Order: sequence, then C-alpha cells, then structure tokens
Amino acid sequence: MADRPEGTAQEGRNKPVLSLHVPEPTYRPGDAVDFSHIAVTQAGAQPRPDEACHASETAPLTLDLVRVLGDDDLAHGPWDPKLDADTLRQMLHHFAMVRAFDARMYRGQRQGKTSFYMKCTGEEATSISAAMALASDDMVFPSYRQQGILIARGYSLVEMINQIYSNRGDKLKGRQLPIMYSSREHSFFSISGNLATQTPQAVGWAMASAIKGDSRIAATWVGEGSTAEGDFHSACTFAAVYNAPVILNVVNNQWAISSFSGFAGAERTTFAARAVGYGIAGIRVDGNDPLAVYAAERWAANRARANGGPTLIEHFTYRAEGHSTSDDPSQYRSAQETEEWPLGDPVNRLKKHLIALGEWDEDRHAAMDLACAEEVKAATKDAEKNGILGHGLHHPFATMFEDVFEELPWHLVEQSKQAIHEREVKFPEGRPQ
Ligand SMILES: Cc1ncc(C[n+]2csc(CCOP(=O)(O)OP(=O)(O)O)c2C)c(N)n1
Ligand SMILES: [Mg+2]
Repeated sequence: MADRPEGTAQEGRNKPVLSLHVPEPTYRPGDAVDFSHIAVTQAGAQPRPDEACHASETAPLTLDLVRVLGDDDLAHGPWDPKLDADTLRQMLHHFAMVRAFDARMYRGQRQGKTSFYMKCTGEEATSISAAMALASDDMVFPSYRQQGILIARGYSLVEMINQIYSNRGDKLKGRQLPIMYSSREHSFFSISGNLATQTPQAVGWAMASAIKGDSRIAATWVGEGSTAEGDFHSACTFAAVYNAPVILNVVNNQWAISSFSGFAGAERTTFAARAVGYGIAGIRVDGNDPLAVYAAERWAANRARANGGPTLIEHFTYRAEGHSTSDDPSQYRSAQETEEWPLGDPVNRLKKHLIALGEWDEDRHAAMDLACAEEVKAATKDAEKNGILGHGLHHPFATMFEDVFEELPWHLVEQSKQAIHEREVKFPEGRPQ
C-alpha cells in the first residue's frame, strides 16, 4: 500500500481484496466418501448425432455422459454398438489378460525383477474397447497406461516382459523406462515419459497421413492431468485448424499421481468441453462402460476416416489403484473412493452383460481367469530366461552409445571410451558388462 499513489490507495479501500482459489480434493485418507454429486446419466438416453455432423452439434454431449449398459446389464439406446457375442467375449478375454498381466508384473516389481510397473486397473475399457473400435493399422500414440492396446492388437507377452525387465531380449535395449513399449508392426508409437508429447505427435502423424493421401487415422491417449500441459493445447489447435484425422482420448481417472483432477481444471467444466473452444467434436463417455467406449471411439474413427475431422473423447473413469509401483495412494486419498465409484468396474460390467445375454457364466469366467494367469506365468518364465533386473543379462553396456547418430560425434567417442575404461577398472572380473 505504502508505495501506491495516494489516490489509488483511497480508491482501493472500496474494492474487494483479490484472492485465489487453490483446489483441494473433497476426500482425504480416512474420510467417508459420498459420490452422489456425480451425475450418473440414464443408459441409452443420450442422442447420437450423425458422424458427419457439424462439430457444434456435439457440444451438449461434452457435458453429458454417454452410457449404453444399464442397471439391468443390457445395452440401451442409439449408442449401442450391437457387437456380436464372440466380439464381446474377445473383449472380455483381453480385459482378463491385462488384469492377469498387471497382477504378475506388479508382483515381479515387488520381487525385484524390475524397477517399475504401472497398472491400468479399472481403466481397461478405455484402451481395449477403444482399440477394438479402430482398424488394426490405425496409428496409436498412447500414454503409459494403455498396455491394453498392445494386448488387443496381439503383441507378444514375452516381448512386453522383456522390455519390462530390460533384459537382453528387450528390443529397445534397455533404453526406455520399463513399460514404455514401442512396436512399429503394431502401429504403436514409442511411449514417452514426457507427459502429453504424444498428442502433437499424433496430430502431426494424422496430418502427414492426409498429406500423403493415406487412409489411416491416428488416435492418442492422454491423462486428464496431462491436459494441463501446453502440448495438449497445441495439439488441439493444429487438429482443429487442419481438420486432422485424429482422435484425442482424454482418460479422466480423477488423479495425476497425488494431484486430483481439479488441478487440471475439472472443477470448472468437463475435459470433453475443451473441444467446444477449439471447434472440434467432443464426447464425454462413461469410461467404465465398454460398449459406450467402443461406440464413441467408432463414431470418432468413422468421422475422421470420412474427413469429418478430429474428435476429443473424455473417458470418465477412476484409477482404482496406485499411480505406479512407486506410489502409495493411501497417503493422499480416501481408500473408500474405489469402492464408492459410481460407475462400477468395466470387467464386471461386461461379464454381467454377457451373462444377461445368456452367452457366459461364472464357471467359464473363472476358467478364463485361470487360463490367462497360466499364460502370463508361462510368458514370464520364457522372458526370465533372457534375464531380470540386476542379473547382468542385459544388452552390453557399451551399446548405449550406438544407434542414435549415423556417425558418432568425436565427443561421444571420447565419452564412450572413458565410460568403458571406467567400468573395466571398477569391475576387473568383467561383470556386469
Ligand atoms: C512433463 C512432465 N511433467 C511431470 C511428469 C511426472 N509425472 C509422471 S506421470 C504424472 C501424472 C500424470 O497424470 P495423468 O495425466 O492424469 O495420467 P494418469 O497417470 O492418471 O494416467 C506426472 C506428474 C512427467 N513425466 N512429465
Ligand atoms: Mg489421471
């Protein structure tokens, strides 16, 4: 106040004191949880606009919640993708496989076989059901929580585990953090640890696909927390300006490690509503409803393929477990949240739907779970032959200087010689390489 001109200080007295709002999650450890404020819409009640519609026609859907599976476990309304029983069973099998894989890899990390792992528990539909709605050669730019896409595209479990163990069978030669897969053959772009970088990459790839006169579209997945990164907004701008054939999937699982979605703007509006500002199509979907996710993704894919442009899909879901093996969610959120989450569990919902159709039963489900666990166990054993963390069976140390430059620059030649020499001095026995 003292350094303000006299008049200004006088005027200021009548004005309200400015303040900031710092978001705070509703529930902390030990709190009783009540999610009754979350609007769970009636399955089948949301309109399904034509895939070729003007983007503005989707605006109401960005504040709604597209749902297909009702409380009666049956499919309802215009978004019902009308999948046959075999396809539904295949989806359920992918779900079960990802759960079995996550369970075993989590255990493997606790046993010291790898340094790091990330589960996708509760979010299986957002990757698997979405991937099943795309063509197998559509290019995907995922984040680290979409292992379901690789499972749905038939990637080898052994290859996945080799990468997680950074062993000598790891095609990425131990140069990526565990779970940051890459497979050109599966049109699965290398995962990057730098959040949201995959979003402009996806849009750029989609633009290139159109420039080349190709017919493949791109899809990217990004966490709700990561939408606060500038990259996400650049991606939306480019997608809108050039009407790029791309799908922007925002997986809103409520949490970004220990920061809740409020820090990315969730208290103000939905993540799907971002689409309105950019003038692109937007849909907010129940991310735990496998049929709704499939239908929304297929709608967006058809639209992009027909040059209708980009779609932003918010998958409203919940991260049922820790962020990663390095995280302990009991330190910052109420354990009751997972139980109280009003949209249920995607695996259970699909299972109950198939049972309601007379196409599945508890015995078959239990047998499938067992078979998946056995398959993952066998793959783990195979991968372990190539080595686990700390057992020395990784790619030779010196190879870390290879493959980046066509010709290694002189200063890296020097560094490489120095590093190799240092290791020879430290480990005269020759181990580890
Ligand atoms: C640019 C950048 N900032 C921060 C981090 C550290 N980090 C890794 S994951 C994560 C949380 C991301 O949350 P969200 O986008 O909601 O995805 P989710 O993990 O929930 O799937 C953070 C902050 C990072 N990897 N990159
Ligand atoms: Mg999140």
